[in-house]
Amino acid sequence: MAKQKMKRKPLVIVTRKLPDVIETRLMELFETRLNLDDKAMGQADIVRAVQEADVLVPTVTDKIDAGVLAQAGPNLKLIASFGTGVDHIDLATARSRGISVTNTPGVLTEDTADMTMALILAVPRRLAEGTRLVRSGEWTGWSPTSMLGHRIWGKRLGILGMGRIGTAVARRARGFGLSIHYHNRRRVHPDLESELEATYWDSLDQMLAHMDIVSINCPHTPATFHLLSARRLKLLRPQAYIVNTSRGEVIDENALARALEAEAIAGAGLDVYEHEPAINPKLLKLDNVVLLPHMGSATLEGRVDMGEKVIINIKTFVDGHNPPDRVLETMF
Ligand code: 8YV
Repeated sequence: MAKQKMKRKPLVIVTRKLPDVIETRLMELFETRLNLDDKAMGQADIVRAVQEADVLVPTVTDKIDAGVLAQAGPNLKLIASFGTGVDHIDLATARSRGISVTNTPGVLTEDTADMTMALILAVPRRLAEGTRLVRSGEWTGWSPTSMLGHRIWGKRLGILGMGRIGTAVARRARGFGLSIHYHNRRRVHPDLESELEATYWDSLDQMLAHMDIVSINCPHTPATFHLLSARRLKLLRPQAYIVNTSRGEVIDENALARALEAEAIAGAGLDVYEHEPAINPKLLKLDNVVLLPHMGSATLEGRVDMGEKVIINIKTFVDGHNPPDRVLETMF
C-alpha cells in the first residue's frame, strides 16, 4: 500500500527527557509533547499517549505490550523507539495493527563496546573493590599480596552474539591480548573471522566450558531468554567471568547470583538486569561483582546521535517514505 505524506503536523509524544538539542528540533518539526521532568511513565500514561499520538517515542523503560497496543488510537502509525533494543515492544502486535516500529542501531555500538571492555578489565582486576578500599580510609598501603586479581592478556574471551557490538568488543579485546571466540546464530563472514582471528563455536555449551571471560552481546528475544540458564552457567569454569551489557533477561539472574555466591564462577560485570531497576539482593552483597546502572550507551554524543536517528525516522515516515531503521520481527 502506497504511503501518504501526512497533511498536518503529526503529534509526537516523547516518553522521557531527551537531550535539549533533540527536543528543540523535534518541536521545530512536529507538534511535540515532551516529558520535561523525566519521570518514567506508568502504564496508564503510556496508554493515554498511544491513544492520542501519531508517533510515540518510547525508551527501554516503557513497556509497549499487546495490552497497550490494543488500546492505541487510530492515529498511531509509528513507534520511533529511542534505543537499539526493541524487546520492550510487542513487534508482532504492532505489525498486526499496522504500526511501524523503528530503532536507533549503529550509533551506540562503540560506546557500548567501550563499556563492555571496561567491565572485562574491571572485574578480573578488582577495580570497584580497589576504589571502595581507598574511599573507606582503610587502605594501609602497598603490599605484594594485596588486591591480587587475574591477568587479562592471553585469556580466552567468548562473545555470545557477534553482531555490531560483539564485533566492536572483539576488536578492542584483541588489543588487550585476549583470543576471540564466539557463538552466533550465523557464522560471520570469513574475512571478519580472519581479521579477528576468531574461533567459531557452533555449540554454545562447548564454548562456555572453555572460556575465561564470557561477554553477552546478543539481543533479548524469545530465543535468547535465559540462554545462560542454570544448566549452562554450571558449564562455566570456576575461574570464568561473565560480562553483560545487553539485556538482563539473557541470563537467569537468580542462577547467576547463586553461582557467584557459591564461587562456582569467579565474578561478573553487569550493566543490565532481569527486572530493572530492581537488583537481585544477593548480587549487592558480593565483592566479585561490578554493578552498573544500564549506562553502556550513556555518552552525550551517543544520546544526541540516537535522537537524530529518531528524528530522521519520524521525518521520513511522515513524508511518506520507508524510515531507514524500520524494525521487522524477522530481524530477530
Ligand atoms: C539505551 C540500550 O540507552 O539501546 C539499547 O538497546 O540498551 C540502551 O543503551 C536504551 O535502550 C534507551 O532506550
